[in-house]
Amino acid sequence: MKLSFRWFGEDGDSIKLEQIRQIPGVKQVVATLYQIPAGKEWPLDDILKLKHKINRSGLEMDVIESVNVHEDIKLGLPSREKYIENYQRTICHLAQAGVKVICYNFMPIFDWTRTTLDYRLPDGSTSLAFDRNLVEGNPEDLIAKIEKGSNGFIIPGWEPERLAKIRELLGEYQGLGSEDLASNLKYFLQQIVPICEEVGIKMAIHPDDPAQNIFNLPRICKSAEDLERIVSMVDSPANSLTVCCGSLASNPNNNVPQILEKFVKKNRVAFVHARNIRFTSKFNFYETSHLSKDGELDMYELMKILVDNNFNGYIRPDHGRAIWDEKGMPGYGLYDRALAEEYLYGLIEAIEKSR
Ligand code: DNO
Repeated sequence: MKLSFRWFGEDGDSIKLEQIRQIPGVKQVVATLYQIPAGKEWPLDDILKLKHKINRSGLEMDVIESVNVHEDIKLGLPSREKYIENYQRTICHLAQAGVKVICYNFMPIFDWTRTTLDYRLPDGSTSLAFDRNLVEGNPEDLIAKIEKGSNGFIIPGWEPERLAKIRELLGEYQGLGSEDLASNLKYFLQQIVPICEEVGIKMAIHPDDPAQNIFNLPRICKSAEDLERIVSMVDSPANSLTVCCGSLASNPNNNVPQILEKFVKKNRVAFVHARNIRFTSKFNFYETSHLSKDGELDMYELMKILVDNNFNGYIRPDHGRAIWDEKGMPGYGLYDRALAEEYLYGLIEAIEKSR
């Protein structure tokens, strides 16, 4: 299992590669070309420049998160063909640069959604939180709130060019049900998975975050049944999953250890996101430190499933709290995620040595 750390690039992140290099046990950077809008082809040169920069810092770039999927593909519009071709070319370019896993999602319009970016915890740190009541009304109120709380960073999935078209997009999704969205995902996978197989890349779909419906939009990746349906749409290890433990845990009906174990055993997990949450009521929650005692998930149990099944994919801590006065991108500061890496490393070492 390879420990990794997400990085948004020199222009998109407050963290430097030199700092990531000093986190013991971490060799892999989960990278992206943040400035390229969904639907555009990623030029080989830009990918290679990014890779070389990462390599020069003594790190590796096996995982990309995310290559975002254009809304027309999710909507199944005729214009999806050109965006799928661009995606196919991007896959080939990434493979040429040695990339092994592409994380993506198929959530309509919004990527991960939180309603507060600075929820205060008893120890004075802040974290991201979710309140169901705020994802039922008008999304524009929430967008304004998120933009205000972003510390000047562009939050992944909340890119201005996407948000500028919000009304139009909400209109386009009117009448698109979850079965339509699922068949559009299947169509997309059928076009790209054979190419991934050829070039040795695994697609790893990220679950809906939170694993609940928001703003009346269809969501099709939020339960064990959904994941089962997705992996069987194209039955190939190139059609794999990102098991984001915190996202799946946000639906109290999901049994996260069971889901993880099931798909690891089937060899359909390429990437794992470790994160912990605490419920404040049935569907509302805030994010905590990664420790088992702080949240709903038992990290030891999750790591044990991975170690016992010889999981040889990639794992990264997910969102961290803002601690020690750091002013970073909400959820993506250095300190708490570095603490999480060491916690995961410690759990893995202990489990391996006690076998
Ligand atoms: C949030 C992330 C997501 C994830 C995408 C994958 O912090 O986990 O933005 O990267 O959904 O496409």
